[in-house]
Amino acid sequence: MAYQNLTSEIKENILYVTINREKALNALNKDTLAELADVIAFANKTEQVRGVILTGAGEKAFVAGADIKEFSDYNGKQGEDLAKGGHDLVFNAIENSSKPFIAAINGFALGGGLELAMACHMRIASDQAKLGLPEVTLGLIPGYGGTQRLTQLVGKGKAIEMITTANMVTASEAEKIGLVNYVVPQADLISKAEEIMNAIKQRAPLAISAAIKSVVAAVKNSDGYATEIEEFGKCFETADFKEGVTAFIEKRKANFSGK
Ligand code: DAK
Repeated sequence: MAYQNLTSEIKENILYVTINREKALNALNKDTLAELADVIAFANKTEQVRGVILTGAGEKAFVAGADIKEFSDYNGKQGEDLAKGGHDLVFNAIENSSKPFIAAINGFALGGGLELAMACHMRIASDQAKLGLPEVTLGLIPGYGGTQRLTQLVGKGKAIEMITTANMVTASEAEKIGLVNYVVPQADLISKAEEIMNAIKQRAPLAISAAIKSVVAAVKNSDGYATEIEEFGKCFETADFKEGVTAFIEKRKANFSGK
């Protein structure tokens, strides 16, 4: 896959995606969003991919937001068009993916950049990272699900404080409020994400997918419990379930086929 604004490669069943607009602090322009949509769709349909690690090029920024220069003269209709594609094909597509996505936050994660990280299933931050939703400084509010996902992660009071003050939080503050799972030195960022992915890779793929779907349902306006029950039932139909329980009984390591 050749992209202009991303690099992507598969190594040992992990798809590594790096947003590669370092000079613009990896800001999300329309073309980058389109390429992200493409690579997410690829991850979803490619059996070889067991999970995705998403990061930004360089040491300064994960993503410093939507590309302010690009949308500065957009009218309402253009804004709406931008919103539609982005929501469904990027942000919701990540959250609803059956494969785990980990955001490796290597620097500023601001505005649409933090929204992108929050759409991922887990976040690991470098100790240099700063996170925030500064849209109100531009007369906007977060538009790619940030008001919802931040509230789900950190609670109403902290979300309102962060969004209305536009203040950034440090990586260690982000960890304290539950916005990121781990904070590690910059040099260890990708290896920490790999450590988590490698644990997941040993588990049953269909169960991973069912678990993600059920947890995501818990924080949506749908009945998460019903989804959990349905997905739990489906697990019983899989070869992996049979292999998992057989391996347990036979006191050996399970060899999952993803079927
Ligand atoms: N967009 C475009 N260019 C950006 C950018 C951005 N978000 N952030 C940084 N850059 C560019 C800078 O303009 C500069 O370019 P040159 O001047 O060199 O050409 C280069 O990256 C380096 O940035 P700085 O020189 O500013 O670097 P500093 O170290 O001084 O400052 C900073 C780093 C991250 C504090 C600063 O760059 C900054 O404040 N950046 C903007 C952060 C921000 O406000 N981000 C939120 C944007 S609003 C939508 C849904 C959502 C959204 C939009 C639409 N729809 C539903 C349609 C989301 C909106 C946002 O994300």
